[in-house]
Amino acid sequence: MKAVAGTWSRAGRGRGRATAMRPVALTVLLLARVAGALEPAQGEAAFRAGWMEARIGTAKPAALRGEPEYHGGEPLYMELPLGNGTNAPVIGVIDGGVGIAGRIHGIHLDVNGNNSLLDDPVFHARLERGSFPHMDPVDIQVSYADGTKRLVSVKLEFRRQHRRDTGRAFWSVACHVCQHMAGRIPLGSKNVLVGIYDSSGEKGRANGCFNDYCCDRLRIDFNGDSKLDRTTEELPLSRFLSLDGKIWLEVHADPGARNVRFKRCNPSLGELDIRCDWPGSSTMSGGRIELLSDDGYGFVLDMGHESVLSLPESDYRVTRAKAFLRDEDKRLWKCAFSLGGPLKVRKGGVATLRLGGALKFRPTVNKWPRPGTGLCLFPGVTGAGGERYRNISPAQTRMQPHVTISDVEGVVVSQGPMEYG
Ligand SMILES: [Ca+2]
Ligand SMILES: [Ca+2]
Ligand SMILES: [Ca+2]
Repeated sequence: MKAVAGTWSRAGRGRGRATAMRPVALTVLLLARVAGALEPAQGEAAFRAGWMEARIGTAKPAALRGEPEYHGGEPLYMELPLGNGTNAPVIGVIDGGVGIAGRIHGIHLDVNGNNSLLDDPVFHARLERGSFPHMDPVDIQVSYADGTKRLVSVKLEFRRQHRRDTGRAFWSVACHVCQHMAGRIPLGSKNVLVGIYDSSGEKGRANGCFNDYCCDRLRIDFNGDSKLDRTTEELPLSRFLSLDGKIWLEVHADPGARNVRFKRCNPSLGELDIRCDWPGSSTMSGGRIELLSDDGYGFVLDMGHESVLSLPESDYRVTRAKAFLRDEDKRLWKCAFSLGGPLKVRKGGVATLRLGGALKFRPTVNKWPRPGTGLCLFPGVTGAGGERYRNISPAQTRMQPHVTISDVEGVVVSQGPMEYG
């Protein structure tokens, strides 16, 4: 089966078949370059991938010019990794953070971005049953290297933890950008809703900037319902993008997403041939795989048994892949895996990727045993392409892994549920 190339199309569909994004793709044909400004928008649900850790410590940040009076003894300074301009990182203080009791008297945040804490409100953390102390979202002025600024809604969560070795208490602060940038970008006769979500990925953490290729996420309202769906309309923010595998666009965004441009381009393309050979009589019933490259190219594709995809020339890794299989009893299984090794796609060439096959199980010792403790094993399951499986389990169920140890003659020595931990 020669399948649709590109970023969004289902791998199992033929070139000539209709796709949800075709109306958009046709209008792109008419244009060489389109641009639009995105504005902060409240998501329907918190975007969990946008969590980041703040840097904290007792050393006063050099950029901090004015400080209020503190009531909880030595202040604990925070630096929130938001933006890349004059007030980045955004400075804050936990008043009382270093105290033995760890009681927070107040939280100071440079919300107006002038590197002084003398003119900002004092915030308080709320403690609710079963959760860490946290602050309601607060609007913070975030600055960018191009001189622009954004008022971005941010939520903080304070975690008081203890070091295993010394038992000493310490704080960690998780910072969460609650908003994404959204707006309509003219594509031919249509204004298409587009959103960019500040996110963490293997190339870096969320940072309050909305232009990080392969890290931040892009959503396009393919079905025109004015909503940005997480499961069907999201892909990594990629330097190159194709909606139909034929027309390619170069995506440019400034860090505050005030000027997002889609420009027609002709990247050097090669092909990636993906085949899946699952054990036994299992059949593929869907799946999704993400390909990322160090050149800033990121693609999502739906998996079929066999497909050939056109991709810009680069070295790719498989990230966040999952496949759904149906066994001979029609039960649905989910396999989650990744592949770190590069898939070299070269201009005019064909790179191949074979997934599945006879899976190999190779336990490695994670922690050497001490008297009175068990041996802690890390179960490594790999497939024909070298892909590493994090999880293979019946879909939509929680399965307790079970282990059986038998001798060379097949006599069971021991068996029982496998314990996590
Ligand atoms: Ca201030
Ligand atoms: Ca970002
Ligand atoms: Ca939609």
